Amino acid sequence: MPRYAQLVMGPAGSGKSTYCCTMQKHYETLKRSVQVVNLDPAAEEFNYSVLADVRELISVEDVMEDDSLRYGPNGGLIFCMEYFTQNFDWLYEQIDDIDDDYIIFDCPGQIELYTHIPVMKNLVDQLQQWDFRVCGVYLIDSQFMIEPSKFVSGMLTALSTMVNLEIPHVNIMSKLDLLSKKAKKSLDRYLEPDLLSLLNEDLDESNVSKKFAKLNAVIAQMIDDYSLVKFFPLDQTDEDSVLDISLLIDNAIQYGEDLEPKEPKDFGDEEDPDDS
Ligand SMILES: Nc1nc2c(ncn2[C@@H]2O[C@H](COP(=O)(O)OP(=O)(O)OP(=O)(O)O)[C@@H](O)[C@H]2O)c(=O)[nH]1
Ligand SMILES: [Mg+2]
Repeated sequence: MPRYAQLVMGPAGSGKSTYCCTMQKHYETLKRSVQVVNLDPAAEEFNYSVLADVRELISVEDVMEDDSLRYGPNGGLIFCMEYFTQNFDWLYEQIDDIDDDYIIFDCPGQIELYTHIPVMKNLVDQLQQWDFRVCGVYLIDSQFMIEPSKFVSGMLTALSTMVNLEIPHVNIMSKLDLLSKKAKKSLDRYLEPDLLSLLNEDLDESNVSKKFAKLNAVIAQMIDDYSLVKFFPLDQTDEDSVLDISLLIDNAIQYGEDLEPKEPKDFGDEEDPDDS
């Protein structure tokens, strides 16, 4: 039987840890047991219950206090994550005994971990060797997405993560509850974007130089042509929105396909209408 995992990624403060907590509660109400693992060696606090916590292996605090290493917070985090990838047997011990087959990993918010350091890719490869089906869940704060040029740059970070990891991937615009009414109205234009017209509009309003305007347009065209990146909205205060996202992810990793089919109730006992 395969096991399932979500890798929850995205820029600092995009709502990853909150998402993990919301999902844990959501699955609890569905009577599905889902575990959360903290992979952020700089985490201070979170509201979910953890199955395992990377800070027990190594924490940024330890690394920064170590006189022989002398790292600052960012280099310290990269050091910790590299140390983690060299000690996957620690993770194996933590997750091996449990019966539950579904784990959510709360990842750190340093974007370079997803775009140009192989840490996350190594983790994905390892999980796949352990028979996990892994879904990338990439969160970006919607407030940083509903402006054309910000949107293009958000899309590109999501895209580079997708390209790096090569796994099923769901992109999410988070914190919808924080958007103003006016901002919410413009949201649809970003969920089903016509990037070129968005950008043209942006140009009318700003003084972006012609050169950059052209670059943005080319990038937008490429993303459009290949239907590369799509974002889904998440309002964590709305149970239906949480459910929609969880179904999307289940679908992406084909959760449930290998579960034993339940005996259909009374199947076969019904009288065939043709018999009577
Ligand atoms: N209103 C609202 N606030 C949110 C939501 N998600 C997160 N927040 C708040 O945003 C802040 C950051 O949320 P976290 O869940 O810690 O974000 P994170 O991505 O884990 O942050 P790092 O681990 O530091 O990268 C916290 O103050 C949260 O309470 C949301 O959906 N709605
Ligand atoms: Mg966090």
